[in-house]
Amino acid sequence: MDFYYAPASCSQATYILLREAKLDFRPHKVDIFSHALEDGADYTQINPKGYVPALVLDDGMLLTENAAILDWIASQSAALLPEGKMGRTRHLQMLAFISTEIHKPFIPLFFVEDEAEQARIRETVVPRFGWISSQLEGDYLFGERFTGADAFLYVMLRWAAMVGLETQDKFEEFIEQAERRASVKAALEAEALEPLRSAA
Ligand SMILES: N[C@@H](CCC(=O)N[C@@H](CS)C(=O)NCC(=O)O)C(=O)O
Repeated sequence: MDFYYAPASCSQATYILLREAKLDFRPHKVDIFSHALEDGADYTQINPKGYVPALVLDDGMLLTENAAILDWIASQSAALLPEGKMGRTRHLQMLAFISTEIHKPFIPLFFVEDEAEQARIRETVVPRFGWISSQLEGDYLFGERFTGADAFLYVMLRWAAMVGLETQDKFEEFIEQAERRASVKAALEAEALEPLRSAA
């Protein structure tokens, strides 16, 4: 399959999860501002939405939207979903929360210059990180299993560090655990990024 990504963007969660699921993929870097691929081709010809992540599956199907992509990858390997009858639904619930309540409102923090607007966004997003921190059960969001929601949360915590957003202490252990994983190390190496914690 083909995987379309941009370094340090939300697509990093897909990269991590593809590695966790041990799926083969061809990565393609996208310039999300010009919507061009590295060879100059127009990315919107592949994904008319213009954004990343996107997968083109082996049968040619285009798959977009973080929540759908992370759900699909996790469903390829039972070990990447929370246990139990409601495991997939609980995972989807968490993906939807991260996607709509953290990821989307967070994006303007990278661009908005107005201080009052910056403060407003920070005040919106910080308690949402707070709620997620209250859901940590052991190493990760659903106990010892690392899921698609954990990959997405890790990327959002990287974003928080990038803009100096103070997040809850409970995430310290989560970040350290995540950065010990081969999948996270591989994603950071592929995107030429440093881990958040030097001990990783
Ligand atoms: N609704 C999409 C949004 C994805 C998204 O916002 N991707 C950003 C990178 S984090 C992007 O590619 N932005 C460029 C653009 O919107 O053209 C999803 O949840 O997957």
